[in-house]
Amino acid sequence: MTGPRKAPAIEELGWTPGLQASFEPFALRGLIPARVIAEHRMACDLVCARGEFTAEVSGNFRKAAGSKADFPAVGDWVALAFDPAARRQTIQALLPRRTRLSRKDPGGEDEQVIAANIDTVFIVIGLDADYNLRRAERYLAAACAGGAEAVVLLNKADLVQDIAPRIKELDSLGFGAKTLALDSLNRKGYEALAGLLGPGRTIVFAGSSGAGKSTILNNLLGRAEQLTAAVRADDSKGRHTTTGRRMFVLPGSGALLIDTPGMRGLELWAGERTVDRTFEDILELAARCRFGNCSHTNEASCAVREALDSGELDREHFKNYLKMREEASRLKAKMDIAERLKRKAGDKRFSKMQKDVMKHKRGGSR
Ligand SMILES: Nc1nc2c(ncn2[C@@H]2O[C@H](COP(=O)(O)OP(=O)(O)OP(=O)(O)O)[C@@H](O)[C@H]2O)c(=O)[nH]1
Ligand SMILES: [Mg+2]
Ligand SMILES: [Zn+2]
Repeated sequence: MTGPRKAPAIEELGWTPGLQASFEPFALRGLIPARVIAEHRMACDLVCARGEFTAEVSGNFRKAAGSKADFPAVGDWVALAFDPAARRQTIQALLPRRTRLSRKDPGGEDEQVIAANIDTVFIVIGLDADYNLRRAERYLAAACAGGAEAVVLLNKADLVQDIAPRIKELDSLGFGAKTLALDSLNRKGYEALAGLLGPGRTIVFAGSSGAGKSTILNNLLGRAEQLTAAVRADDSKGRHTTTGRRMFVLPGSGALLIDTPGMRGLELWAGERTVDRTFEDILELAARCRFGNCSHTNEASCAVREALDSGELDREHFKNYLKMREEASRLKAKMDIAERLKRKAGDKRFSKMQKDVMKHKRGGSR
């Protein structure tokens, strides 16, 4: 017989004395901490000291939220007004995020937070037709931009003879990320993951559909918790089997694993400066250009072009950098416009308020 699943204690979900200290102001208001373990359209599942519950944000929370990213995502810590009689618990506040994995919302211009307060991003790449170095680079940049450590899991190692060239080209990207090979059909290579799975450590799986994220999660959990499905034979594309983000506690090690639906694409959510920081090698070269604002197109004594010509700097790597930087600056332009409109609306509201006050005054003195 399988009874109801026992909810893990909040300490098992990574609650720390440091978080407890920052929670004091909320505790004084009678609120309790909870961690979001799954997202639904208008609600989320969370775990608090009282157990596992469904919750939604309060009306005031909704009013104060400026964008989608202000709403709780999987991995977030929230302040909960707990009511044992309520059908749904109420989230009053979101605690600041330590790290995040974000992208540009494919359906809009907003930031989409894929997971919050994560230690590591497992970038899962299938060694079938899924393998794509430029896509790997995007995921690495996104993990880096969100402040989390990245580890590349080259999955389906059973399908290739020699993995060494793949590992070499991933290393050459210069992110300093560990790359591990896994054969998840035969559960090979998993020993290397042990060191990354400490108690309370939060890990999010990211990658395209069919790469094997849920298969790896199931192997680690030791049970078929998540559905998996075969990829298309002709192009290795997955069938978008996992449809929501959810966190699982790994028995034994106590790590927290977040499974996610396969992503069709990942447009970076980061500023130009972050992109520059994630492409340190290019930044270092650019520092050696004669002109400080060198565009590396036609200026004299351009260290970047020289490195491209000599082969020291990979052309595809440089192209990817330019593309991500372009995305970042386009994003910045959009954000600036949005910010200006917001300010303008605020100004209007303020001048209307002033007018109302004046009217009121005039009315009063009549
Ligand atoms: N040959 C081989 N197949 C694998 C391996 N790992 C996973 N697969 C298969 O790949 C297919 C897709 O695996 P899933 O775990 O469903 O992939 P996913 O990344 O969770 O996909 P979405 O949920 O759609 O994002 C399944 O048929 C798995 O059995 C592996 O190491 N080798
Ligand atoms: Mg899946
Ligand atoms: Zn230059």
